[in-house]
Amino acid sequence: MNRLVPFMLAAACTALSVPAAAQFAKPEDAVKYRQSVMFLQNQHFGRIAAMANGRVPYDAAAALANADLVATIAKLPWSGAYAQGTEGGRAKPEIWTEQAKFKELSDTLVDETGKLATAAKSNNLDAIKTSVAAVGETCKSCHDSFRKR
Ligand code: ASC
Repeated sequence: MNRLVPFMLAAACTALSVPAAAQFAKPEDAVKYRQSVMFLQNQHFGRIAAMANGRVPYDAAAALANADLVATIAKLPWSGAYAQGTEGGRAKPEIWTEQAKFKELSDTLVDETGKLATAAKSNNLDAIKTSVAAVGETCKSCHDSFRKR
């Protein structure tokens, strides 16, 4: 048993140091994952944006549920779904050549969607409207720089 310990530690260290790309069986899976994330984000942000824009009546519980989902979904793809070697889909090569800018915009999204969830918790439609606009701007500025048309 004791002789196995070094091997077990080595195996554990290897598992921890596997590159993020290896979270996915193949690069296309990373592309599929981030497209799925963006699809869900569009659905749930769309529902709260519709309330903010007055296209559907404000419903505090639905706004909160959607805002919480948007904030959670916003955190999902940044640690692996854009790893080196996963180029493809509508991702522009600039994602990998301008990583600091990409990181800054993704951090801003996490930040702004967190504020949207806080606004929804406070049941304040004016704050939700302000936050929906800020999140929308954040989506747009990242897509303008990093998403292929
Ligand atoms: C969405 C969606 C985007 C953003 C953007 C906001 O629902 O698919 O790309 O919001 O349109 O400006």
